[in-house]
Amino acid sequence: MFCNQCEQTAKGIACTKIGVCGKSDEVAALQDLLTYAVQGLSLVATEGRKVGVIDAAVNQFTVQAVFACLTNVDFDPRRFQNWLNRTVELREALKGKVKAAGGNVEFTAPAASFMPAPALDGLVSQGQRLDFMNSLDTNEDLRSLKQITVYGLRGLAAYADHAAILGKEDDSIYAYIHETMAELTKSGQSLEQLVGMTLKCGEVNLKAMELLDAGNTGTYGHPVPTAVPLGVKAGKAILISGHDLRDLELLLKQTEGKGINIYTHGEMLPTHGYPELKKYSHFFGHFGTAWQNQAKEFPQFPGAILFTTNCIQKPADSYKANVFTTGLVGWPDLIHIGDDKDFAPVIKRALELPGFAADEDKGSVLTGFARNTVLGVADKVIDAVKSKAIRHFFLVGGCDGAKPGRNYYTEFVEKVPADCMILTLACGKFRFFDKKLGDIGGIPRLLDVGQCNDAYSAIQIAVALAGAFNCGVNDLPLSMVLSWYEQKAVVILLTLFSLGIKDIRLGPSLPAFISPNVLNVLVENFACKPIAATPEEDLKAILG
Ligand code: SF4
Ligand code: SF3
Repeated sequence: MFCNQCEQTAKGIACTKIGVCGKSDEVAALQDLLTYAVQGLSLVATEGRKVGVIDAAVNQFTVQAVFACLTNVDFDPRRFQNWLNRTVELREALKGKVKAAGGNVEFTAPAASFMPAPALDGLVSQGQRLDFMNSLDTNEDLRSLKQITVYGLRGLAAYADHAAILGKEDDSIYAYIHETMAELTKSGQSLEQLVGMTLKCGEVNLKAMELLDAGNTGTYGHPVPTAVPLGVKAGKAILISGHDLRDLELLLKQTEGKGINIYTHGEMLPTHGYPELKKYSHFFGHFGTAWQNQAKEFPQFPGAILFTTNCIQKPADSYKANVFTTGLVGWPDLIHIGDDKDFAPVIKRALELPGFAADEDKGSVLTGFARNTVLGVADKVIDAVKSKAIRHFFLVGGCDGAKPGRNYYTEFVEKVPADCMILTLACGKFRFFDKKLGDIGGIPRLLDVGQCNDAYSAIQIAVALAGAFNCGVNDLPLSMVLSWYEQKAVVILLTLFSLGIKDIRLGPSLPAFISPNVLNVLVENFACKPIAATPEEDLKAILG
């Protein structure tokens, strides 16, 4: 296997025997093969668009298949076998439609005529023979840009899928994914062309994130500031993890009146701020911290656990029987709740388990500071900046991860001077989310904008502040100190680059798939830099 797509990749180079994430050699090969098969489907879909053939099932399938290859989503070989067979079924059916419409269905790229082996071991051999990530280009820099694009596409597909679940779609996003997947079957592009292709991925992702924002706020209302209990309530319990608000809503509906309290974990924390979710009286609080602490925290939870897409860790045998998956998430041996979203097995398990014996108060944290809330107090914020009550804003956002070195972010937040505000989003916040940082003129100093899925909201806040100060985002007293872990973060970074945002500090380490020359391009154009060895150094460089 060869996988270098996430921050915890082995030795900072690549996982070659087994994934640090727990991904097997077998699943890595199947993911490579699926990516290759989707390239074939994309070639046909791109030809189809030229003759007016747009297939909704192909579009939705594409984003799901691409998303399934994101880090910590699906570890189940059987599910990949189904994805592969379905890709080829859809491709052949689409060829028929394209041909009937007068389009071209003759392709030189072998991906367009790939036939999956009948059994799993044959598929694994097919995937292994591809050496997909290394075969993208023989030139190190061009290969690096193509890898960034493949990973960016995985992040983009994730956001497009989250949006589609809430009924928000745009064919330009599907068209871009198909065109780019098809383009990646070719060689001979110039460095400039591939830089353009990479940045375009970020630009298209802004659209996907805007759709997701519209889906979330249109369905569940704009988040409002909400105190989320960190303690527990006596009684039966279900914990929900991942990112999917629709799954949470359906779980809340199906558990109403059953005497079960619902707790969030990881990236589900900000869902407590949505009016149409917080209205459920049994939607109680938040248990634990970030995705990477599942193995430590889940054994302490005396109820059922539901994983929605995405960010799953291998559950240990001690609590495996309590864990269920849904959406794109899969792990062999776990019960998967299918598209009917009937959570009865989860509810049954929660009722069998003891639940919490007694109430325990562990205080609370605030969430719900998405764009509507923050911009609702924009006048106050602007006045505070003008009167110098607020000196600087920091966006300390991004993912958490398992490797050491991420204490930088905790210390950074602790050391930010008291006249500065901190906006945060995504799961990196669990390094500091419960710190009591006080307020400036009644506005809390630490504002949780939401999930990584809400990066659009943070961008809108920055754009609106720039508008109010009549300057560009780069001229605001705002610095971005980001942490990355997987491909959702990669595509958000590409989006920030596509918006021309400069001086981003990135850590805890730089991606293994960025070659030295490509890094130079990013440094020259965007002044993007790694975080310094200590937060003090970065704070001094930023604040003087
Ligand atoms: Fe390794 Fe990350 Fe790939 Fe898992 S996703 S195999 S940890 S690089
Ligand atoms: Fe990323 Fe898995 Fe934390 Fe949603 S998606 S932020 S790691």
